[in-house]
Amino acid sequence: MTRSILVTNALPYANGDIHLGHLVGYIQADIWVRYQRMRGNQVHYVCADDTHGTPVMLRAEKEGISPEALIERVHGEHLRDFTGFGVAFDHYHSTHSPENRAYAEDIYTKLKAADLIDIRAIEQYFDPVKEMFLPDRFIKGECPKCGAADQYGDNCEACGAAYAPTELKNPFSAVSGAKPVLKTSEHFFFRLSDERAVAFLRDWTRGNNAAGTRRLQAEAANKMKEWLGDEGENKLSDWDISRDAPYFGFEIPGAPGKYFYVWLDAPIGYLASFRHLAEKRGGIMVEDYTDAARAEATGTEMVHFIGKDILYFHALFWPAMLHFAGYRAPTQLCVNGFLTVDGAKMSKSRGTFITAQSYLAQGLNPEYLRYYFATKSNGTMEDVDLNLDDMIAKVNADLVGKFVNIASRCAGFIVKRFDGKLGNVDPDMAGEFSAALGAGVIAKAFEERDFSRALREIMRLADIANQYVNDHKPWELAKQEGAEAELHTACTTALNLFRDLALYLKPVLPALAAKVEDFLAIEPLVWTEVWQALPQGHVIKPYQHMMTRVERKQIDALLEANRDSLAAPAPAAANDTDHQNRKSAKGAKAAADGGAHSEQRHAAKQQHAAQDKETASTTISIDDFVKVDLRIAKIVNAEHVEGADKLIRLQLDIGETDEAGQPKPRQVFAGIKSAYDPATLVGRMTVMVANLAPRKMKFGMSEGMVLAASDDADKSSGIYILSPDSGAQPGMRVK
Ligand code: B3M
Ligand code: ZN
Repeated sequence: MTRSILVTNALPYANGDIHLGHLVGYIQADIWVRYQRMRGNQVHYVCADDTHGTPVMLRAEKEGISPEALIERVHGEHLRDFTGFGVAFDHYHSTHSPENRAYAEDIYTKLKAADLIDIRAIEQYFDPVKEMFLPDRFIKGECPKCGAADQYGDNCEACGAAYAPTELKNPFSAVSGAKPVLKTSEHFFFRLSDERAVAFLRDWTRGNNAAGTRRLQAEAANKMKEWLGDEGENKLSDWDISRDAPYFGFEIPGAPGKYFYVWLDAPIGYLASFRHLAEKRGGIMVEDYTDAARAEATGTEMVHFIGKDILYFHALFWPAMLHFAGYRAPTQLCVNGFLTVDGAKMSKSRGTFITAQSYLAQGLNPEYLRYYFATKSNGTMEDVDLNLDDMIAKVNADLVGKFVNIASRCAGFIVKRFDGKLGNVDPDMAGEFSAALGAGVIAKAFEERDFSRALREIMRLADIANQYVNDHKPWELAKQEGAEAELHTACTTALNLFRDLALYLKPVLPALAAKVEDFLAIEPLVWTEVWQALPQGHVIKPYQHMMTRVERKQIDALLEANRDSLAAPAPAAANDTDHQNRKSAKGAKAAADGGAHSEQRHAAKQQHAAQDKETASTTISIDDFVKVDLRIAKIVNAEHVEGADKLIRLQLDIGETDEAGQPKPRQVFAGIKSAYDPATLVGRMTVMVANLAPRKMKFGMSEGMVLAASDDADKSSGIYILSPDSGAQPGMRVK
């Protein structure tokens, strides 16, 4: 059955650059969309800039331009950056658009008719000079807990305390410097605490998408449980959806001087962008995707890719708003974690707050990053670490060393010796490869957004293809007399395997796949799991260089270009003041929330603080950690030890040599006999501690230690030695 899916990415706020932290979720969505299309499913992929609210209004004012001019410029920059990374939306819209206003008004009017809108007076800080109410982030003062000066109205960056803006000592407006005064105003609320909403959300949490994948990842479903409480409980608070003038946004119908809060119309922007696409393109039945009854009847899907910091908005307010206004609720949320770089928050002083534009300007291939992010994406909400050395190693080993290398070693012979014509495929290899392909394994991994698993499978296939080339050595066959036919078959077989690998890599590496399609002179690759050879006599083009290796010095130049020497060096503690990745945008945004669910934010913050404390007692500094010299080791020999019932004697190659330059493996006695037959260990890669003081044992010297996992509480559950991902070489440092 073909699926019809509306896919969206979170709308970036129109007040800052796209950086690598944003790109994690955009690249994941783009890969998924491309995969779905290769399968023949119909996908509409849209996004937009999120443009309303106080931060945009004030920034435009500072720059001396209108908010409209600001958001138009940023729109161009954002779209340029996404396009540069191959993130190919069908349409990139703006929340400041007529479509969005119409949808926002319609949804609001219907919620009101459903008796889900309340009006209440609230008290808030007001800037008497600027004559505006102040979001938390625009109020500063001294921390009520530790007294640190110049802290924001929601939490202290010095001590981590969370509080209400009214608790700050000596508060002042960050906009005018004036002392704020408390003032009362009427606000509009969406009654999320209504029992109908709670019941609906409980039910919604449990759904599946059309492929049977859960609507919410396990971690997101757990969050929902926490937010909704147990059956019969009601922990939700109503949501403040209005802001007073002056405000850059949409005025609420029938309420002069009152505006929709930016977070109300932001997700509605998904629908607005889609509506605009439909009008531009024609032939799309918008209501099939947006109207509850039509969507039910046609089975369309609506899938949102978002970061974990905005789950609250997308899993509670958004589905409830849609549902009670007669619109269809999302069929699936795909939530990604934050990005860290080399294990730490992105930091301006370290140069790891890397903008999308700087990466492209450096001439780095965007597909390096797409590939690396994909190898680190497993479909969960876990944070993703961009380890720069690991990225270099993976790209060079997998893409250049394993993939491109197949074609570069074989294509020349086809062109020079056989007029570019392909010959026969080796039937044994065809059989072996088909068997190795397995039915639907790669497809399932893509569907579940476990791109890491998909790529491991694909690289396993690439190993088989390389082994085939190594075994047949076309470069030697080419020199042998009478080996013409063999040479033809070997190169043809390898190129067919290459084509198949390109097919599976295509969602991740569309530009590279396009080069392959061009070089092999074939139609755009579509998904198939049946291995099929290109016809005999098919003519390919001369091989053109496809991808270059990435060098550390290019990455160093990138860090240099992003280093802000004025930024404070990042403290090692949790309170890095560089507002890292998506959080920075969110900080500004959550700030625009005038305290409506500051209660929820407060609770969440206290929980974070508690967690930080918990880990603090057992944490070590990075300096402590780097004292341990972990290395990739190849097990070159393994044998039983006479008279020892737990030990295996291992010889480990970590790239060390003796004076004569001969490999000099380390001897290590490992207590893994109960779990491993020595014969199966030989040739495997693992991880060893290389700077452990040598220990004299009854059976000889032990010069290190191999890392293995076991359950302390249940010894019978086995021992598991670690293995690196493919590509790691003996002697590489693990950190
Ligand atoms: N613009 C994300 C942020 O600024 C927010 C996403 C909106 S998605 C509808 O943190
Ligand atoms: Zn403090």
